[in-house]
Amino acid sequence: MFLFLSLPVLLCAVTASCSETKACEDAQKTCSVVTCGIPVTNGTPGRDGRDGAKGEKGEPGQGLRGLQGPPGKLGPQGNIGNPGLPGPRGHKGDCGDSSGKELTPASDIRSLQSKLDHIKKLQIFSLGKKSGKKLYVTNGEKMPFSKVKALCAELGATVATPKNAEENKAIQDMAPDIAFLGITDEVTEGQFMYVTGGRIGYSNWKKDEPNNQDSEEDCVHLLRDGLWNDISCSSFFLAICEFPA
Ligand SMILES: [Ca+2]
Ligand SMILES: [Ca+2]
Repeated sequence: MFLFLSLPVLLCAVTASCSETKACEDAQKTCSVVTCGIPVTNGTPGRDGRDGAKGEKGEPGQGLRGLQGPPGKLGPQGNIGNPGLPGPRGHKGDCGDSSGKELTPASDIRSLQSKLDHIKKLQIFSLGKKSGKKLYVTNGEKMPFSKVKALCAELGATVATPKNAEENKAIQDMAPDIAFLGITDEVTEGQFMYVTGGRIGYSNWKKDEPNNQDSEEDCVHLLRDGLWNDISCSSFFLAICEFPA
């Protein structure tokens, strides 16, 4: 379209480029734009200019809104909350049965007692040595006297303590090594006491013992020959515990 409209003007300019003055005047009568003077020839079109500055962002379009996507994955678990307040106090319970009614049949108790006696016999056979009303057991481990006391207490027993020659022989026979006895003079130097309380009434000291060597021998151990020696409580010797049989 632009080319078509500009064609008459172009033709007029060519016609008016003649050198004769009359011809130019004629051309001025028929053309609206005429340049008279030195004849010129049309040049080739120039190159495109540079891109202009970027315009401002336009308004959002008026198209249809898309469908909502599916829900995302679950997030990580949150921290544990603080404990709640204590609940209300419950109702008082029913009164107990004070009629003295026997809940366990006597036959069941006799059966349990029989099984218990059997277990004790097996225990004596496999682990320990019985003398009178005492049962001696060991786990074969050596440790300081404080640990021997703690171990025996944990089992509901006491450290092996011979109170006569028969018990001393029973412990000697079952002990595979030198063992602590439940006797010390920790409270008063030279005054040996049972750890369960009371001064000792029986002893079997080796010759020249107790000697409290280096002023640090407050415990007693049973030598392999059955004799006693006072020794440091922090030394390691066999743990033997004593149960009522
Ligand atoms: Ca001592
Ligand atoms: Ca000694």
